[in-house]
Amino acid sequence: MGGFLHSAYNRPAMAQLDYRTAGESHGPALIALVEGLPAGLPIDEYAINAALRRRQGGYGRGGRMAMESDAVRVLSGLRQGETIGSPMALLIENKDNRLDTAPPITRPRPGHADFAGAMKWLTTDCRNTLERASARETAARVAAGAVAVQLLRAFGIEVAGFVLRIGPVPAEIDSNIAMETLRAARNASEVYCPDTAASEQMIAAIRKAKENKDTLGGVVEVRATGLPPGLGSCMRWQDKLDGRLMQAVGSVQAIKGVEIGRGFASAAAPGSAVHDAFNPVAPDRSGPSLGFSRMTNHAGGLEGGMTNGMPLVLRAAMKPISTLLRGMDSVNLATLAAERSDYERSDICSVPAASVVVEHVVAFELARALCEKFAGDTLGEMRAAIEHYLRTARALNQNPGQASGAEGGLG
Ligand code: EPS
Repeated sequence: MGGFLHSAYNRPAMAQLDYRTAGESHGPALIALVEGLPAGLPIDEYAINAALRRRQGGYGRGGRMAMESDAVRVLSGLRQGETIGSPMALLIENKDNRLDTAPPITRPRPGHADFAGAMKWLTTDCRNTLERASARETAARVAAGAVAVQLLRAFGIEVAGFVLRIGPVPAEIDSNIAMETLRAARNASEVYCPDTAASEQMIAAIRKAKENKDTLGGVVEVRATGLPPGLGSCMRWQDKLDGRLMQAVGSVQAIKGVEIGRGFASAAAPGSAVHDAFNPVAPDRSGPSLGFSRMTNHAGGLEGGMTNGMPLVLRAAMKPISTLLRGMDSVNLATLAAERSDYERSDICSVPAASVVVEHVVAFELARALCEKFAGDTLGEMRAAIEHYLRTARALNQNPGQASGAEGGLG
């Protein structure tokens, strides 16, 4: 899924949609390099910056976010506001740029990458590891994802992330709520939770955690609508979209669980209560889902690793932040003495920020899958490909004898 297939001459194939990030938490800047975008996509830099600002916010953030004001500088890939098919380099400056003078960290925080990284890179100073493991890196992922959001939107696909739980406080969100209503309610909440009553309790829970010098985790949910069927594939395990989404989301800092649709709860129910019966009402075939709706959406929009035309529903569990003001029992790697873990300025809860990050990594995976199925050097070619696909799919049941819709004049 890295997007680099090698030919017989070991030459990388043409770029598929992909991105990389670079940058240390207290280095000069973060970078996202996005490759494989079609030419002709208008890019709104304000929209990228709005996503970055949303990631920085949310009740429960600490001192670092008050210091930074994340905004992107587009260094390449655009001409007159449109993509030209070249790699797009995005730069976000760090205001807290002091990597060379930042003190060593020798008392690892349980739960952070500190200890595992120190052992991996054979050092008693966890600084190098934490600089890259830090959730600061997610600013670059959001910038790349915000470009993907704009590509998806050009095809009528909308993605929204929000907070579903903080610590002990769950939220109730109607599964059929319209995307616009969901976004408006989320944006009105200091914890990015569309359930107003739950939001207040979540804020109270974060305040209490702060008093206790503790931290809180939670659950975020992402929904995506307007997806055509057939993104991803069941033909190679690497191409299954559920697995790819899980990898992308599971790699986000502090995420310890990912579920799609009913997820873990589906293990406890019989098949008849889990699988999504087809809606017997005559479908409206005009939209991208081709009108094949289901009575329920426990599968979360994916069957066999492919989109099925229903909205994508994905949840991720975030553990509480591992930098605790009260510290935890640790060991000084330099002396082997038992000591409390290091404390540096920290957030109490960054689940709201994680909802923004997960939204954007999901958007990138969806955009990647869209570009695979409807490949084209230009946005116009992608549009023609998707229109051909939808036209062919709509004509399928007008040719009942047809064994395969691959070609054969169905379009
Ligand atoms: C983080 C520690 C804190 C957080 C940081 C993640 O940074 P600092 O050590 O500079 O105070 O603020 O998150 C971000 C900087 C961010 O942009 O989300 C960590 O150790 O993971």
